[in-house]
Amino acid sequence: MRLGTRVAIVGAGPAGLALANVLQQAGIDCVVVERQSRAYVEARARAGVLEHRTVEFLNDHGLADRLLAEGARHGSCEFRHLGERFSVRYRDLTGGREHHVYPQQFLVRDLISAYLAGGGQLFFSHPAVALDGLDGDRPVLRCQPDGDAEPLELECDFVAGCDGFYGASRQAVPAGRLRAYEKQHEFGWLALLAETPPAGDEIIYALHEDGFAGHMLRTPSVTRFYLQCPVGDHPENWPDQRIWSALHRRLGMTDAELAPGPITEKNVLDMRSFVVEPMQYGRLFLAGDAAHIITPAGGKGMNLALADAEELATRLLAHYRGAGTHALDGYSAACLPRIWQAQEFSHWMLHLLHSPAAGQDDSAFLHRLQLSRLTQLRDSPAYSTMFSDSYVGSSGRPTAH
Ligand code: RFL
Repeated sequence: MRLGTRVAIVGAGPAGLALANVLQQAGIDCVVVERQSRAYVEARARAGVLEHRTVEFLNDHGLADRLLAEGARHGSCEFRHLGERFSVRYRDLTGGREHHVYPQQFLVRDLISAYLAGGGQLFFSHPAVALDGLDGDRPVLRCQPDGDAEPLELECDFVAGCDGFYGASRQAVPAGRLRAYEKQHEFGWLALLAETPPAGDEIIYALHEDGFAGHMLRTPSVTRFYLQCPVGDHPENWPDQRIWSALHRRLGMTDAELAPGPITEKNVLDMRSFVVEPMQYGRLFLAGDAAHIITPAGGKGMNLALADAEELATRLLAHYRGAGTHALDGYSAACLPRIWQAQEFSHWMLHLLHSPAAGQDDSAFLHRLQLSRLTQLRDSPAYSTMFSDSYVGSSGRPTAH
C-alpha cells in the first residue's frame, strides 16, 4: 500500500504521539508508524516524572486531563546518608514549579486514545525499515509488517524520527553527516518495579558505601527502585531476597517501613549518555531518544522527548502557515542547549549519588567530593536553589515563528 501525507512520524512513544496530536489539532495531515503492537506500547513501564513545563505543554493541547486527575504532585525530594536525612523543597525554591508523577505507559495510552479519537492514522506492528530521498522534496518511508501483511510506503514532506535510540531513522542518515557525542558510565543501575506501596511520598536518593539506592514513586501500589551495581552485572545475580535486603540496608529502612512485594521488572540499565548533532538531516528531524539518551538520574529523558516534540510541532506549524523553511532550519539549534543542560545536570547528579568504585587510586578523594556536594545541598540556600531549578526544569517554552 502506498499513502501520501505531510508528516510521517516513526515511533509511537511520548515524542511521536505528542507531535502527532499537536499536528492533528492544527489540521496538518500526518501518519504514525510503530514497530510494536498497541498492547505492548501501552504496557511498557519506564519513566514517571513529568516536569511542570511538560505538563503545561500537554495541558495546552487538552492532553493532560487524566494525568492531572490521577497523577500526584511533588515539590520535594529526600537525600539520605549514614542515618542522616534531609529534604530539598524544590517547589518552594523555584516559585511553585513542581513535578507530576504519572507512569509513562499511562501517558502513552492517553496520547494514543486522543489521537485515534481525533481520526488519526496509526499503524501498529509496522516497523520502518528504510527512509529514502531524505535530501529530496518527497521522502519515502518504507515499513515491513510482520507475517504476510502488505508492506506500507509513505510518501511525505517531512519525516519525524521519534523511534528511540535503536530506531531506523538516525541510521538512515548518510555516514559523516551527524556527529555523536557519547559517554559510557562506570556504574550500572539495577532498575526494579515492585508491587509495593511507596514508603512515604517523596522520591528518596540514598548514598551508601555499598552503592546508591533510589526510591521513585509511580502509583499508590507500584514503586520503582534503583540499585547501583557493577557495569555488566546480570539481573539473575539479584534474587528477590538480595534485592530487598540491599534496599532496606541502603535506604535505611525496616521491613515495616518498606514492605517487600512481588518484583515485576528487573533490568540492568546501560548507563549511557549520547547526543547527536545536528538533530536533523534534509527532511528528517530527530526527536527524543532517537537524538539523545540521558541516564535516568534526574528524570529528564521523557521530558526532553516531549520538549523536542513541542519544538518540532511549533516549527512545522510555522512552516505550513507560510513562514518558509527557516523555521525548520533552526530546530536542532533550538533544542540542543536544553539537552546539554539536562546532560550536565544528570552527570552532576550521577556523581553526587554514586559510590566511586572501591579500590581505585582516587576513590577516597572522589567520595570526599561526593560528601561535599551533599553538605552544600543541605546547608547552602544558593546551592539547593540551583539544584532545584535544574531538577524541576525551566519554564521556557518555544515561541511561535
Ligand atoms: P521511546 O519511548 O523509546 O519510543 C520510541 C518508539 O519507537 C518505536 N520504534 C519504531 N517504530 C517504527 N519503526 C521502527 N524501526 C522503530 N524502532 C523503534 C519503539 O517501539 C517505541 O514505541 O522514545 P521517545 O518517544 O523519544 O521517549 C523517550 C522516553 O521513553 C525515555 O527518554 C524515558 O523513558 C527515559 N526514562 C525516564 N525519563 C524521564 O523523564 N523520567 C524518568 O523517571 C525516567 N525513567 C527512563 C526511566 C527510561 C528507562 N528505560 C528502560 C529506558 C526509567 C527506565 C527504566
